[in-house]
Amino acid sequence: STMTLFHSPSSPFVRKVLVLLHETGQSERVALQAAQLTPLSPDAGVVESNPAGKIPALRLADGSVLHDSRVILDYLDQQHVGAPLIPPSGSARWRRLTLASLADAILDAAVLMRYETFLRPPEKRWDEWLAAQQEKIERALAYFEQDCLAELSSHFDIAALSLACALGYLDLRQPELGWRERYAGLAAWYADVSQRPSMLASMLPA
Ligand code: GSH
Repeated sequence: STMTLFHSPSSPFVRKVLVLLHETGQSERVALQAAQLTPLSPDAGVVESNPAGKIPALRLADGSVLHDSRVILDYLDQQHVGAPLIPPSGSARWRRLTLASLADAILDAAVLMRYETFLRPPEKRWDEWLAAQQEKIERALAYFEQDCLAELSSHFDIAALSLACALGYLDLRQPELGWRERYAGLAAWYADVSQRPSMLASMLPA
């Protein structure tokens, strides 16, 4: 392979990259480099490549590095000849990227909540802040359910794969959330897309 992806099996942002690689037939082009990190214990190799200390980061053949996941997906989507997963122009481009951004916002909130509960000492925990992050997730899910089901079903692209990875992460970190009970449309959609080979090949650890 010509590219190296800093990788952790439980990172939903890394999973987005893996799903796009699979969907576009490029998985063999990228070698995975394991990175174990939290904001408090950064990975030296990652920090060297990405001062923000976050994954995914993608090292190209010429040694240059791309991050974050949005930039990496944009780059990789321009490296194959099949139908693009990011519309190249027009109103579809901005709409699909905005939906992908909202899916990433679910992930940002869920990852912050994970750090707040898993890393922060219990006596320093801030419940109102946790609740506020949960509200972001809830509002985004409600929006996807009420306004976006037809759009999501039309094409497994940047918007759909980003939301699929977000829902998969909620199942991993917030199994008690019970989002399927409140968002039946999303549940049916996710039951379908989670069976795609790209999603099955990149499943988060249980
Ligand atoms: N906006 C970034 C992206 O889209 O790639 C978010 C990436 C991110 O938050 N990655 C997490 C991370 O590297 C792992 S899931 N955390 C380490 C840290 O925040 O220091």
